[in-house]
Amino acid sequence: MTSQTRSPRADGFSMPAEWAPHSRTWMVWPERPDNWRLGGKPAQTAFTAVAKAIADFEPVTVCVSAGQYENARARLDHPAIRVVEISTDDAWVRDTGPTFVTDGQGGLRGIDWAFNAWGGFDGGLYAPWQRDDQVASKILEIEGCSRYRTEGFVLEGGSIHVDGEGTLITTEECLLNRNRNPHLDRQQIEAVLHEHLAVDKVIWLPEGLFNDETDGHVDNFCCFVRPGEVLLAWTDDQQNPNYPRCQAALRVLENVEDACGRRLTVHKMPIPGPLYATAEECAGVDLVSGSQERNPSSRLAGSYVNFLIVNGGIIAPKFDDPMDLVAESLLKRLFPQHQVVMVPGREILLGGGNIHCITQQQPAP
Ligand code: KQY
Repeated sequence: MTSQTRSPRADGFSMPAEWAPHSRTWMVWPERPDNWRLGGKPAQTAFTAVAKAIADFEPVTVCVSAGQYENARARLDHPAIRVVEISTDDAWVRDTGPTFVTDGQGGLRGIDWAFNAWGGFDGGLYAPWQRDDQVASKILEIEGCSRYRTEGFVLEGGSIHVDGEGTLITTEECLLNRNRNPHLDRQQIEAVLHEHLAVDKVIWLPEGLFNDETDGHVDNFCCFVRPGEVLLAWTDDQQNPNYPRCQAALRVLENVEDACGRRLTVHKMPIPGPLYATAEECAGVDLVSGSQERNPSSRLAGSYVNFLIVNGGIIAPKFDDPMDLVAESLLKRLFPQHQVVMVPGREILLGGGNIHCITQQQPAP
């Protein structure tokens, strides 16, 4: 595998929008017992449903440990699903996998961001995280892509969204958090994003969703649906802890121009719930010091914004909640050229994220 020493931008590469054509989507098989209840069995069922839903639109590769290889291979019985053996610490390939960049001339490379399990020893979710930090490099080696490693610069793929036309959206809560890159200020972080993703404008939302384990990843809160249009998780309920977060984000979005000088159209996606884990669900998670504690009184950061765009489809979570139908019909209206497929998302949410967090698209070069 070649390691690149310049930047993607200097080499003519940029990050495409998620709606640009994909050659495949990557996932990682869940099994970590201090994150997934009952040794990951219910999560494996949920991940299998997501993988098969995506595989109806495009190829999927699922990374699996040696110990789970046979089980995963048997369960992922779909002709468009490939299973490869990779060691990982957990199953969040949006954050541990590469961010792919293309050059419009058939070139495909990957950015291998430094990963510290969402905050290292200052609020991170588990330790050690070395195998997860190696996931991007291993995926790029399998695909024969050269790699840009950002040694010393921590970033997770779930903390950014791009429109493919020079604009990136993120949150201050995450990217300016002292547990990611405390040696860099806002301008220096923007400079890294400009150089690596070839974006010209960074839109900073103050915070992400309340109680999100990632320090407010934008992919659980707000995304582009096309250039000039965003979808924002929303509540009108002033008692909802997300109310001030939604208001603050809307103020930013209504008063900003994107890289092309456009004002943004903001669509509002209702937040489900309130959703909580049951005592029984929490009891199924192994107690390990240093890992994320599970508590039935903690509100879950459920969001319909945490969906994946695939070739011709939208794969979105549903929660057995009255808002499921509202979310589905809004997604159908926003993506009239796509088939909207709603897949059970509760088990993934219990682990701390959702469909976008457990998937990583590989753009067609
Ligand atoms: O949502 C994500 N992108 C990752 C969440 C990690 C949660 C681990 N418990």
